[in-house]
Amino acid sequence: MRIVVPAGGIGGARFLRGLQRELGVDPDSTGEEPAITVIGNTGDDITLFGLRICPDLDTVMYTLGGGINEEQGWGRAGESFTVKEELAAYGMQPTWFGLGDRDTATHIVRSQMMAAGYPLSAVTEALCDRWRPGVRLLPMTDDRVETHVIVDDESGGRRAIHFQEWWIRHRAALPAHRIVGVGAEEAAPAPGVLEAIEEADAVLLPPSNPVVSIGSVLSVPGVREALERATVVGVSPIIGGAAVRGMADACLKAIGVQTTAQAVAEHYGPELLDGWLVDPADEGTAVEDVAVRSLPLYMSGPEATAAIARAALDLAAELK
Ligand code: GDP
Ligand code: FO1
Ligand code: CA
Repeated sequence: MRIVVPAGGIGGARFLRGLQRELGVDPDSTGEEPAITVIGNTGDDITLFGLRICPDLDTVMYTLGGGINEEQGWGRAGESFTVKEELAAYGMQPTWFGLGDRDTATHIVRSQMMAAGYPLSAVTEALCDRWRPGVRLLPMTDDRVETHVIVDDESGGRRAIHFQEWWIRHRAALPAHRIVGVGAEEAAPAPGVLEAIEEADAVLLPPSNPVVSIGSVLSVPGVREALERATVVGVSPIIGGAAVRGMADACLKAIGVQTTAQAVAEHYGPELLDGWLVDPADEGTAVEDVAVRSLPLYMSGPEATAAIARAALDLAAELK
């Protein structure tokens, strides 16, 4: 059974943990080829203080590898912030980014390898040698793609800011006119991405941000087309007309999509989606040519999340 999961950070990583539980994956096992290939969003990536930071890849790697800060959902457990404080003491900007000391080691390894010429996919593989997440973790692309958000500036015009600045510094509260994947049009899928989709028995879209996570993976030329040929089942990230955690509604608003399970499924479209899982709170969701099933979608714990993964696998098997 070969499964492909395009994923963002927190929602994607939590779903993957449930999927591993359902499949009986032992994350520490070595040897056999992982059954799950993750296509990680890299649109959130940013360079700060000369360090290349890949929040979504790291969130998946730490969550599945046992190093995540569980309460927060991102960053390392047992983290300290001495480097951040020292940078601030030098007057270095930005100060709004939570750069943890432990996390910084990851960024140093990545930045050093990239400066030596290794592509992000090779770097990610090297980092996963330590964390052993039990999945094959591929970045969506080795090319630089960065999500920027178009907001009003002080002089009545508009300016583009990096997604992380909009998300963290402004808590997604600055009205977003547009969300742009800078570099996406010229990007190519990372090695193995298209092959994994072609060979997949099922592609599962986890409850990740439909705009800046899944949308960003879909924006890499060739990926959407490959997914349209696969059996794809999505898990709605919207429950009862609201984003479960975080500020996905602000992203949906920016692209003119309502925050409902129905609107997100329509946005993905029947060419991409074969099946769509919604919460009982969203019963009545109906999209032509998409098989809709309802079950509790709140990932409250490992059991509940495994049940969601099971339902997604079952629906994919039914639709294949
Ligand atoms: P991020 O990169 O950290 O923002 O995480 P993701 O891109 O993976 O997406 C977070 C998305 O997952 C948001 O749109 C949330 O609404 C959704 N989400 C978070 N927790 C849950 C949950 O328990 N159930 C469901 N169905 N969606 C969730
Ligand atoms: N999220 C925050 O809300 N504040 C932070 O300071 C912050 C720092 C950070 C550092 C490393 C990392 O891997 C993730 C981090 N995140 C932080 C999460 C991240 O900004 C977002 O959750 C995702 O990129 C949104 O998809
Ligand atoms: Ca993300």
